[in-house]
Amino acid sequence: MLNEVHITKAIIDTYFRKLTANLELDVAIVGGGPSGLVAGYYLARAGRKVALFEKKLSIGGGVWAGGMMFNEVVVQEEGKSLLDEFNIPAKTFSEGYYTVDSVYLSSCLTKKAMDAGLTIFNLVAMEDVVIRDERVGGLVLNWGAVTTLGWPVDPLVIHSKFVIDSTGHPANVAEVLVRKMEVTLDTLTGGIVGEKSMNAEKGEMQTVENTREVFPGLYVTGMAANTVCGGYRMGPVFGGMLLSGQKAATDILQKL
Ligand code: 48F
Repeated sequence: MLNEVHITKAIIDTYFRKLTANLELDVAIVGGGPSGLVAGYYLARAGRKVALFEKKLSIGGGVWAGGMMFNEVVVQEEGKSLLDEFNIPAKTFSEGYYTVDSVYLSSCLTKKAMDAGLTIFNLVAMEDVVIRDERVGGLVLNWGAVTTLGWPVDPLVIHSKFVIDSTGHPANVAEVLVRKMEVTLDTLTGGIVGEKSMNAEKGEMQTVENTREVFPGLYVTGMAANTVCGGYRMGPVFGGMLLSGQKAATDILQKL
């Protein structure tokens, strides 16, 4: 006989055990798009304590919608090795152009990253960073719905050795840091340079080049890297996003 209160207790107890186990991290990732998920996979696979915070209900960020809601994405030759690493079969459209169903891609990235040990908290948003020893040293968190509604609800806090801003076009973590702390970033202007218009070839290369530690403790990946460091947008081609997550993880693993 199923007991409703027992079901409730199972959820509450398990969730709070998971949350308590993730209050002090090696790496906190903000944003569950492709670059954040790939970074999380490589960090977790290396045995690091890493959690990802995604403000929305679903994980996958911009992958889900493919191009203009046609739910297929393109991965170019440079990103094919990442599809192989994640056991994601792709269709060859023409030489060097592979297509993947976007729902399948989101799901595979999420599954593989979680199987490797990444913990994901969806519906949780970063609203601020923690500054410790003049570094970014953690996240100020609140429910995604609370931040969307703008309700005056005090947040809770986690500590981490590194934070990765994988929030896509808005570069939300870097934006908050610059706005509130007036810090100088390691970019051409010392601030957020801003995203350029479309150039898929350049944008894809820049996504990887721009993936770096822009302030002590803060890495930027994916579209956030191009917003912060000034790179072109590229639309629904995803090799650069996957490679960016891999690069951030590889760099951080050397520093940890
Ligand atoms: O935008 P998104 O998919 O990030 P990405 O890894 O990939 C970009 C591509 O999807 C696409 C593109 C490729 O051509 O340009 O846009 O750079 O995912 C970013 C995720 O971050 C979440 C947001 O809901 C999305 O799922 N996010 C944004 N701000 C916050 C956040 C926040 N403050 N707290 C938590 N999650």
